[in-house]
Amino acid sequence: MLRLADVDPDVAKVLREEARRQQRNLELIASENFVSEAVLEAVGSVLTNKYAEGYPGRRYYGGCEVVDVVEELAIARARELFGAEHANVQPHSGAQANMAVYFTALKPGDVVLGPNLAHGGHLTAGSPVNYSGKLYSIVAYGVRRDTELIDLDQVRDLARAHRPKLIIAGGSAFPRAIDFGPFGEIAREVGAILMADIAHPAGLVAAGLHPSPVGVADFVTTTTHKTLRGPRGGMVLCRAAHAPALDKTVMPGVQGGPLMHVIAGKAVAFREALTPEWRAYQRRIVKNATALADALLGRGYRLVSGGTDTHLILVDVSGRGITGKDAQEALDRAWITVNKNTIPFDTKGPMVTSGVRLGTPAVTTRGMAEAEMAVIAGLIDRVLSNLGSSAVEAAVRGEVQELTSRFPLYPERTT
Ligand code: DSN
Repeated sequence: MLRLADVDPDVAKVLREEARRQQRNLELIASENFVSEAVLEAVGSVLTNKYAEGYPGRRYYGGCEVVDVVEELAIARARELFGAEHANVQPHSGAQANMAVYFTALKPGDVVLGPNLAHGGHLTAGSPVNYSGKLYSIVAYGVRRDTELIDLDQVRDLARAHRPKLIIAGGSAFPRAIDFGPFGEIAREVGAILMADIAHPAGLVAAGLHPSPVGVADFVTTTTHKTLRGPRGGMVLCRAAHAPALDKTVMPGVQGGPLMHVIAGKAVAFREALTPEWRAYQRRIVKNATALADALLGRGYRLVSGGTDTHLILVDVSGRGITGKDAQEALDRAWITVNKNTIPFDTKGPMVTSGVRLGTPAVTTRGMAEAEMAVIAGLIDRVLSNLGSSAVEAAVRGEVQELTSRFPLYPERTT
């Protein structure tokens, strides 16, 4: 059998170098994680060859009897994991999961009340540069200036004033847990549909460490690759009454053939997620985030909302006289991977920003614990307190490599 290295040494080299980068660096991007070898095996499988438009038992192509089994497994496990009446595991991404809900629930021009991207929301919750902002009439809510927590009074007032057809709860940079109950009450009061986007805390939700929107929201969307630690992809959960319309919207409405190899990876990840070990892993993610937040606070950093309840921390670096962009670039040079992020009421744009977003899912997967979080806070502080010092960056690179070498990742893939 010809291996990748024989057929295409250029791409083989990229795969090896990326495995080495993942092994060497400290991965603190809150939306990233490292899947198991089992998930990688499923995603890199012969299932990539199969066209299977439709749903199990009602496909447009022949030969789907085998892949039907894997989609049924993914659906059943997703429903069990979240206690949901219905799951559609075909969305290729979180953006397409959200699109499927919009196209199921709305007509172009309808009013949507969603979180402001600059306050921790998401591109697909109505940003003017996204389809959601172009197709619908968006009203945005934000966080309070004093607490930096979602301003539920504002959500209620805007809902009463604008009578949205859809309300969205959830985002990509909220460090605190979201209580979906008040969103449900507001949606009921104004006759709106409620969609919860739990792409970030999905793993914590499944493990019972974050409030669940299932049973409160009409639709719940998520990605499968963040805290959930599955393959890159999306999913929608909903009440049974919405299931036929939702399924029709996913396919043929917004997608064609499902990625059956990725659906197999989702099934594997959901099986892993149904174990006690995985729940313990989710608890460690939160403990590590709390430890990292405390260590940064101890070093004088201001954290948006004062801390975290989840896997995610938003650090305001403006008090250090630097920008999020400066911080991301300096940390990158020191092999600490983060992303710059706007903070609420930021005066700088999204390409510069006043903050960096950190998350603990990936380092926790590697086995790091609270002691390592204190070390990581110290390394971050050294880089940011000596911005642009190549001597400090080189010294930190050495310490990062020493730390990460103690927590091996994909050892067979780095050679
Ligand atoms: N890119 C995702 C994140 O980093 O949170 C949001 O789509």
